[in-house]
Amino acid sequence: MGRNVAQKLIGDHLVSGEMTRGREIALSIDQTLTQDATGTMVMLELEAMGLDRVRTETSVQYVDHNLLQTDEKNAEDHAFLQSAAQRYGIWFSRAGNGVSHPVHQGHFGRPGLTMVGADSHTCAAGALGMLAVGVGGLEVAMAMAGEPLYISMPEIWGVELTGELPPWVSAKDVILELLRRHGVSGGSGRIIEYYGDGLVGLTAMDRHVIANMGAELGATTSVFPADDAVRTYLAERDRAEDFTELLADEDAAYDVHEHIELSQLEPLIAAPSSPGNVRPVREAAGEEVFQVVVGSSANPGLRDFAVVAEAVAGRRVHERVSLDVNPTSREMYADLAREGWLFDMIAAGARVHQSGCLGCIGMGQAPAVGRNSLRTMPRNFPGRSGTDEDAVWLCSPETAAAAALTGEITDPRDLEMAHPEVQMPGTFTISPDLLTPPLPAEEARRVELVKGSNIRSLPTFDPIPDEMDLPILLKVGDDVSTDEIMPAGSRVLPYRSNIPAISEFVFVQVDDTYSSRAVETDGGHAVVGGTNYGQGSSREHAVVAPRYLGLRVVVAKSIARIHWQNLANFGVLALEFDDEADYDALTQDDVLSLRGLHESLRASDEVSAQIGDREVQLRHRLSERQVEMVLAGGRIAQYAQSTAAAG
Ligand code: MIC
Repeated sequence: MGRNVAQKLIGDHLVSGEMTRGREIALSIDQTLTQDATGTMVMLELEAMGLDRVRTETSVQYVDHNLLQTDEKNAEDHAFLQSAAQRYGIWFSRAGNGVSHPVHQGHFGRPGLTMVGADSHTCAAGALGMLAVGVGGLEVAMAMAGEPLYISMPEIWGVELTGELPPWVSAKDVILELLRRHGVSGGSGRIIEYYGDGLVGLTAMDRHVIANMGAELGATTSVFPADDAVRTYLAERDRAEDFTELLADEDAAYDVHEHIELSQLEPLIAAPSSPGNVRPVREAAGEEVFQVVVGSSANPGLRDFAVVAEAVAGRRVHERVSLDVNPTSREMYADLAREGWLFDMIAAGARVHQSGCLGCIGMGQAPAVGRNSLRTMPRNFPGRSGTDEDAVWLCSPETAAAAALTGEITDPRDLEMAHPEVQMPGTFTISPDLLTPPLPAEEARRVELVKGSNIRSLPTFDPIPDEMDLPILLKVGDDVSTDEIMPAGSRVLPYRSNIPAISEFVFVQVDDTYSSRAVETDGGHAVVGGTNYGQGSSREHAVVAPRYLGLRVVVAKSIARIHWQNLANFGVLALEFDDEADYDALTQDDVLSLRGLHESLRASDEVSAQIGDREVQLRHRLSERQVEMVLAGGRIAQYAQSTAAAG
């Protein structure tokens, strides 16, 4: 039987395990990606592990998330990251170069390779035929140390695309359609592989848009074949030699099937406050709009900005609307300027910002309370924009442009103009010299890490006791995202390299007494969640900071992939209810008691607990290897033990 693209990528990198659904497999990793908001932790982890030099083919540190320099902290983080990149043999992409995912694709992405990234949208690299998985920082640090990535073998979900997108409908609507059909956990335990004759009309950047938001479906990653569109993309970037064709075999099969006829799609929009809340734009038409933001890793292509520029050219942005433009990268910013598209947007009334993630994670551009903000971004979890009672909608650049002009949610097909036919320039701005290559090993060893006063080494965590009586300090509902556990935004992001300081913000949107109650509770505590607990970002802070406050156990109906792995990596026990009725029965402040824990974790996947006055059956999903890691207090503790034992 032939193999699909995902199976080829996995098969070519399989270090151990069998490609049987649900079994743990280990994959060798060629590249890593870190960004500033997660990267400081990764660099601190490399320091804690005592690594001398990365062992990957290519590792790149980007600076794109936190660019607001309201005091010394941010500039000090950047200096720390640059020194760590020099020390450990990592490429460095300076502030202003732009959002990691498209910049990485442009300079380093290559068909057939594997990558892990400390950012959930790392899956965007699947656009070039890579197997790229968003994971927690420690997973990335381990890959840098030459360790394989351990994952549970996913199902391969074949999504056949046929036909051609109609005018005013673009790549974003394709992924919104999948979110409309399946919601925010529909891709869980799956790799989404796109195939079919509809691929012909989708450029590598269109595919990037679709692959990126596989994260919102909860998928392990997204994969496209490396075909002529990828060949063209690399050739346009003077990297023709980096192309290798990677196609599914003719008789390849998929575990799950889906079909999207592109010509049947219409403009779609995700309503507040979940990427899974998708409906046709026409159903929301007429809602007043106050802000429109274009940019981010979810619509990063030059085309995505050009289409907005052409739609607003010679017109005026509605007086009620702030049209914010966040160019994705410095190179693309230059192209927008050279082609006159920047002029079109500025003259129409747009506000143009520096290149980076900005409002996508609430670093500025926070909207007014309850006032609709339309964004071409990937996420609209409650409060992520920086405003607690926000009303953020996610849409395509076409739908964004229409709202910018009319001041209300508008189906772009109702605009009285022809769909802009964007002509791409013959050449693109390409500036590899703005990326700093790794230092030679001898020179690197002489580099001292530059640590400003806000940069604290990682706290160390002790092993899990065999018996615990843990008060449940918080019980939350379904689909709680990491944005609610450890908020993004300009108040919090500056403390990403300072766990004691950032821990004061844990769960503040949900219950602002959590962190003080946790500090007052001796002997640890537990948190209880609903389904898809911890969906969204890869940020380890959503585990390390509560662990620092004494979190020992999370019990939920189900736990999202990256967050689950982060819990295990830092020695927090993640358990799931056997019977969801037990979730309903328990109350916050009940005590969760565990006895003979070590033995039962090693013996089977069943764990019995006493919660309040009930005997409750729980399950864990840890492999034998992971049980030992959790018992040791997490992966760093275990790595330190094993390297000490090896002498
Ligand atoms: C996000 O989109 O939520 C982020 C910000 O990029 C995160 C990483 C982070 O929290 O720093 C992600 O997606 O992993």
